[in-house]
Amino acid sequence: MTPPAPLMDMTAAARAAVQDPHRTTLVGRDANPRFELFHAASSLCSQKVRTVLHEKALPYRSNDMLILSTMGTDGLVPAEHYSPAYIRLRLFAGRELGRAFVSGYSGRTSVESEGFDPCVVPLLVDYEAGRVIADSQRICTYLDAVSRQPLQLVPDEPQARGEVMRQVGIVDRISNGALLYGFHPDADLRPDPLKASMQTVYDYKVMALERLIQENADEPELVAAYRAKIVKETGGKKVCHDPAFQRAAREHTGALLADLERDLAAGAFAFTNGHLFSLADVLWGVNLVRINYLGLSSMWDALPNVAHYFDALCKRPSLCKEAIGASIASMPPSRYMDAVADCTAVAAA
Ligand SMILES: N[C@@H](CCC(=O)N[C@@H](CS)C(=O)NCC(=O)O)C(=O)O
Repeated sequence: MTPPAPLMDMTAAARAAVQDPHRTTLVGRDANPRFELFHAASSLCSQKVRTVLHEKALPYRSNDMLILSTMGTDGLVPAEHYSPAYIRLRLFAGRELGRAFVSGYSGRTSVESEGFDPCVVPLLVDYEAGRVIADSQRICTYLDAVSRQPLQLVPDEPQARGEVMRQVGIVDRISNGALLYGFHPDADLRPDPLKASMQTVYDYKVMALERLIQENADEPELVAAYRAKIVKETGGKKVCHDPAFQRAAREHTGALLADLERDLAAGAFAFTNGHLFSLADVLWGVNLVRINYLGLSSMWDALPNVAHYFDALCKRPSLCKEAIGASIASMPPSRYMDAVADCTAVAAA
């Protein structure tokens, strides 16, 4: 089937926002793959989608975007995923979501609870279906529905399915934004270069977005998208040094990990409990790797089932490559990754 021409054109324009052509690559052996992914190596939500693609052995065209706006010698360099062409593609995807734009900041990134953020990765193009899918949770379930082989990540059996999707919803609502961007008053264990970049991240985002509003003043849809993003990021800046907000975000994560301990102990799900490897394992795997990267694995010191689960997840080749390996390769070094980096040597051998 020939993909619709407008979709091809829109996607090619978005791809052109990737400044270095070496960051557009083919994954797998298909020279003309059905799927194209816009993502970032470091992005947690992108890692979730790439882990699913890996598990499914699906070939795709990969656009690894730079998602941090930076201050170069010639001035501000806006993040690639803020480019008008990419945002147009996201707005196209957003139409089938039927959700209002994000209108504030909570530290969470769930489209279900926060609304649609038009200025983020990941984004999947399916040329065969002529569709563009936004939001990592939707992309993962979409991929599982269109490709049942070599494994099915969302079970058909109602009870198992219900539990997997319940876990998927829990992970989707973790305050990952707050954990990554926030300055915790008691124990901020993030790598120093990461902390340094988080001091300016919101200002650079807003500066880039304001410039894009000016440059695209004749396109109201783009302007509305950039404005929504400014509202969210301005909210983030307000609380990134707020002790009560940061403590609450970490406590909430701790409570979810305590729930996970109970669910694992009850055998409710998880491949370590004899269930088939599922989307819940993918999402918990990616998120636990991130929590570990941030220096917070002590949160499961007193949770033996979570500790065992984390160890087992780190050995899964898909998670080793797409979460552990990608984080090590694309984020400031974190000494907390040393304990889990072994899998990447095994994978390379
Ligand atoms: N609900 C969305 C959230 C996407 C999201 O927040 N993406 C982050 C990376 S994990 C991003 O693109 N951040 C860059 C920015 O906000 O400018 C999803 O799961 O896809």
